[in-house]
Amino acid sequence: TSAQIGVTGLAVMGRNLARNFARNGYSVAVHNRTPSKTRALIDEFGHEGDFIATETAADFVAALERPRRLVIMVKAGDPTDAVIQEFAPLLEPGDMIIDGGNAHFADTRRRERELREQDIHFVGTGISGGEEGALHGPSIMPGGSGQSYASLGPMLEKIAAKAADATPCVTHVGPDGAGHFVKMVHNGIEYADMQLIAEAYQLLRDVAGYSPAQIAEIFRTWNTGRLDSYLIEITAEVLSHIDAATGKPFVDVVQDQAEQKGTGRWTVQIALELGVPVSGIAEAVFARSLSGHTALREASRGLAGPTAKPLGESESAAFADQVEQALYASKIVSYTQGFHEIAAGSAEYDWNIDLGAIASIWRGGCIIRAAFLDRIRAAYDARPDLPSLLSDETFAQEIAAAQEDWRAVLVAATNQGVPTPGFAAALAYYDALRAERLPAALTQGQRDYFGAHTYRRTDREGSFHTLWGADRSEVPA
Ligand code: NBP
Repeated sequence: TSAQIGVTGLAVMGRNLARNFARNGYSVAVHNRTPSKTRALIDEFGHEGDFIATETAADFVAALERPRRLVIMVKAGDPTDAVIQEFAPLLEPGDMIIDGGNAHFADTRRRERELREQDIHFVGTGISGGEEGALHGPSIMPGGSGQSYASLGPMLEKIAAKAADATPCVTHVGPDGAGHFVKMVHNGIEYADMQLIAEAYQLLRDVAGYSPAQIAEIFRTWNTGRLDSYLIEITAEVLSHIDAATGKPFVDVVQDQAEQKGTGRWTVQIALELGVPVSGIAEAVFARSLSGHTALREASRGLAGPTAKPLGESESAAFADQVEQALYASKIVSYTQGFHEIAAGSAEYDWNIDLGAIASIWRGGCIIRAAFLDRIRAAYDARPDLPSLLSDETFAQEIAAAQEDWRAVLVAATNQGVPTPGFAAALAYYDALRAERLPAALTQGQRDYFGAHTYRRTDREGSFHTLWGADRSEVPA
């Protein structure tokens, strides 16, 4: 017998993905560099479905039906290249290599190009949802050829998470690196979502004066409304957790230094290259890195500034409502920025990504899954060429209704010295976009002054330069 799909790399993700395929009725060949992990999988979970355990690369490849579907779930970077080099010579034209790791999309583009010469379809695939998602249904973002999706799509649809309306959370994102690009932006948005939630928490704590347990209840209430999402749900769980060793709120015994694995940073790096203002995502990445600069923080502790004084009980509830408005409005801005980056990547690399479909496949399985994504999908379905989510009438109206509270929250945060880089960056983005005139005109004047970089005028076509060092007359450039 031969397997319909193979998974190599049986750490948490690969193992659970293989089990997910098997539990859905597919025969799955499994392989790992260290064979003991393969045996452990069979010992523990072999009864769950039709597994074919293999030890050598040749056995693994031979166990697969043709055209072969070979999933790589190893550590991203060099290990992925090593595995490709090991397997590619054993494959035949038409076979598919699916890389489900967190690869950089530029690596995926390179691998896809190299393997195409051998007529092997390389399908860089973003997979979100952690180990639980891999087992019970992740959100899946495959790139690669349309031909490969015709073969893989039905299997991926089977193992993917299902949205509330039963739609599978997988779509062919676009060619070559499109899937990994979209996964990268997903993670960038995830960083922003987490940062905004963290700021809301700190405001509720320091300005409203609530305890972690009370804040958990507030998040639980928010989770029944428009903020309904996985991240809000787990925030309430984390905040209500009590540390067994000390009896204190868990959140008070954890070191306040946030770590990162790099996909948020990539999102910002690529946005800089594409010229897309993802200021909210960037602030989220910077907030994590700032938190980790312990020596710098220690050295800065004596700097002047207000200490937050909690509001009275009567004002706290009203303030919490304002924070909800600020969080929601800032969230709209983060997604606006993230979708802008996807649109820009799609244009740069000719991927023709359907933005509404991306919102749709993020509704289940992944970390940023949220009721809100239904609305984004509706916005793009209604108008696929929407210039920005903020141009959608519904979102524009919601922000209009939220903006007074959003500003009030930022005023309170500023006056009380509570850092809110995410809320502030989101509001600055919003105000900059709606501004009639930006001070960029002055920037252009400065550039022309010191570097003769020229400027364009509001009243005439063409580029101009002012002779700043002479009689300050204007000349055409
Ligand atoms: P790891 O990222 O920890 O990778 C461990 C696996 O890579 C093991 O199977 C290991 O084999 C194999 N491997 C390494 Br390391 N170097 C190798 C090499 N040179 N040749 C062959 N195999 C090699 O596993 P993971 O946490 O399951 O993640 C797998 C992928 O999924 C990663 O790219 C990750 O970024 C991505 N991802 C993870 C999550 C998550 O929540 N963990 C979520 C979404 C995506 P060995 O057993 O012989 O050492």
